Amino acid sequence: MRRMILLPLLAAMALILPFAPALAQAAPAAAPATQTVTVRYGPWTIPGGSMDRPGELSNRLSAAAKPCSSCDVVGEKPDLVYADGTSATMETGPMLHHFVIGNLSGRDAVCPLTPLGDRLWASGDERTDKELPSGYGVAVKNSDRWVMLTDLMNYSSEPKTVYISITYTYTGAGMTTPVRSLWLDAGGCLTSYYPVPAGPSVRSWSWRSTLGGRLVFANGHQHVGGVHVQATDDTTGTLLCDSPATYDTMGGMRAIVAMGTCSGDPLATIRAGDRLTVTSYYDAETARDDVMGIMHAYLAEG
Ligand SMILES: [Cu+2]
Repeated sequence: MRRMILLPLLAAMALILPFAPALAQAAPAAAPATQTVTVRYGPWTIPGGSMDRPGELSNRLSAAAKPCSSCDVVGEKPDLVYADGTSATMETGPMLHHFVIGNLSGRDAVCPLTPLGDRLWASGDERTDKELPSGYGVAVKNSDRWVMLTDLMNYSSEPKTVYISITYTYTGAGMTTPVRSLWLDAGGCLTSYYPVPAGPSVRSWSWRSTLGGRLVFANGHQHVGGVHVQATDDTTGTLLCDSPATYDTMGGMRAIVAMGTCSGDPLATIRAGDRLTVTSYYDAETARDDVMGIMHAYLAEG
């Protein structure tokens, strides 16, 4: 069962913002007017568990709502929330282990055989706020079909009912230079999971780029024990992005609360044929068989 609530926020802001002096200073160029919408996916009730054995719930939405039918998405900010809109965090039990949204009408640039199509958006509990540099966007077409994979956990003994809430910022179709998603995964193409021993470890995976263009945004994803993940263009000897994991204590446990983002116009120029490598650095307290090391980037072709 699936329910979604579209909250067309701030449609009026699109009219007001161009006249706001702060924005006029920040973006003197003709930045296209944007709109913001928050889409709720769910609800899902995660079974209760314990600190050692959290409750877990995996799901697949075969028709995940798009923020708009024909538009360019320029920003995406995910959260895990309760029905009243407040954030659901490990402080009260729930953890956003991960979600992935793929466009089944597209094909992943790096792993063309992935059953999720073109993997557009994803996050773990770090809930990374993505904001593409001005003038770039992910094109959403009327005919696109989005699918969503979710994995939620709960460290509370009580079941918890939550939604994944994603705030999208978008412009009209064709208002931005389109970007392609580049999913560089230390686990490779078959699965994102890989094992780490206790202590420091390094895992790399390389891909011969089939695309050329300007890389404009990237963010990492790791699990607890991760130190940082980076992407390099080995052909040009360029560091594309280094994304460190930031830790805090949540609900009495060590948790990743942020992963670094890289943004630039461009961060780097990539040519078709360049070898791109993602390298994931861990320093795990104990051996684990289910970690990840992903650099998710966006590239404007040409
Ligand atoms: Cu993960």
